Amino acid sequence: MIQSDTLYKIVDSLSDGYVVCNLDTKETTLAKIRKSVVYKKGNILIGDIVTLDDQNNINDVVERKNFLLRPRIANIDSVLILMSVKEPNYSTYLIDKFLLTVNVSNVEPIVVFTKIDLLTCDEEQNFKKQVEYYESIGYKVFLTSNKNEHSKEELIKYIKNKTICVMGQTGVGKSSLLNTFSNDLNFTEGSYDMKNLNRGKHITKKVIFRKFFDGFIADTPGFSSFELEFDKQTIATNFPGFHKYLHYCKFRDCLHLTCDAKICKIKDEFSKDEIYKLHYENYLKILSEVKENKKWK
Ligand SMILES: Nc1nc2c(ncn2[C@@H]2O[C@H](COP(=O)(O)OP(=O)(O)O)[C@@H](O)[C@H]2O)c(=O)[nH]1
Ligand SMILES: [Mg+2]
Ligand SMILES: [Zn+2]
Repeated sequence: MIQSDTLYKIVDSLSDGYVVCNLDTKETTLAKIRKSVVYKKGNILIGDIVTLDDQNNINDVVERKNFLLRPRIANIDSVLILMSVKEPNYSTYLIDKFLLTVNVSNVEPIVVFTKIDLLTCDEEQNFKKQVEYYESIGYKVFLTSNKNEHSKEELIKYIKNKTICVMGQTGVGKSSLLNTFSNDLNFTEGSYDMKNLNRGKHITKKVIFRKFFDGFIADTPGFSSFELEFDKQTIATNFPGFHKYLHYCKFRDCLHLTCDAKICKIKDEFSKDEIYKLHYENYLKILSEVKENKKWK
């Protein structure tokens, strides 16, 4: 029986249930799961909004406004796509792939380059061109460094009171960035050290939300290689930077592979300079990965 219509957000998973946060009072309690709800709704995700019965069993799951499969999380406003400039080196291929998956889920992506203290002056020039590129195609980009507290002020201003999660490879600084936002967050930090990573030492292992201003912020485990869950057409429509040219392509199912500018505007636009060409190469690479995926013929 539903005790009341009080809504709770799933913020953490434990071996015997979930930690849920009352959305009115912001107090957290422990909730158990009734098998019937799991079978009816599919697996519960961190971020799901639920109701509880009088025994604190999860009674019902409110329809999700969105969700991501990697990290597995529901009902978010924005995703911080974290990419360190070094250790590990930044990869535009990975940023494009992350942006693509977030675009498909209909969530606002925000690009955050971390560890900018590690860039040398020479490297800065090339790096700046990438920042300008991502801004020019419409994304918010922030540059942060643990060595400079002010570098995070604008980002905090932009995300506070929203429900946010981070996305990015292990070691890029997800946990440490979140911890610098507030002393209360207390997410587990690791190190950029492959030997330690292999042993699984100090690595964020699960998705977990904490309260942050009037919103929530989630730390997540890192990942770098992942199989795309969607078909070529979805990639052709949602690839970062393509959106504003799509309606110029002659055919709605254009995969942007032809050099004929009368037929495909995107292939034409993305040939204009080295940066654009590089991102078009990323597109081709991501498209070719799907070809090998047997699920999509
Ligand atoms: N030089 C530098 N190192 C950083 C910065 N941010 C994080 N690190 C280091 O990167 C390593 C990985 O950090 P962590 O937050 O655990 O990464 P996560 O796996 O993405 O959560 C740690 O050794 C951090 O001290 C930064 O801005 N500059
Ligand atoms: Mg971490
Ligand atoms: Zn096209």
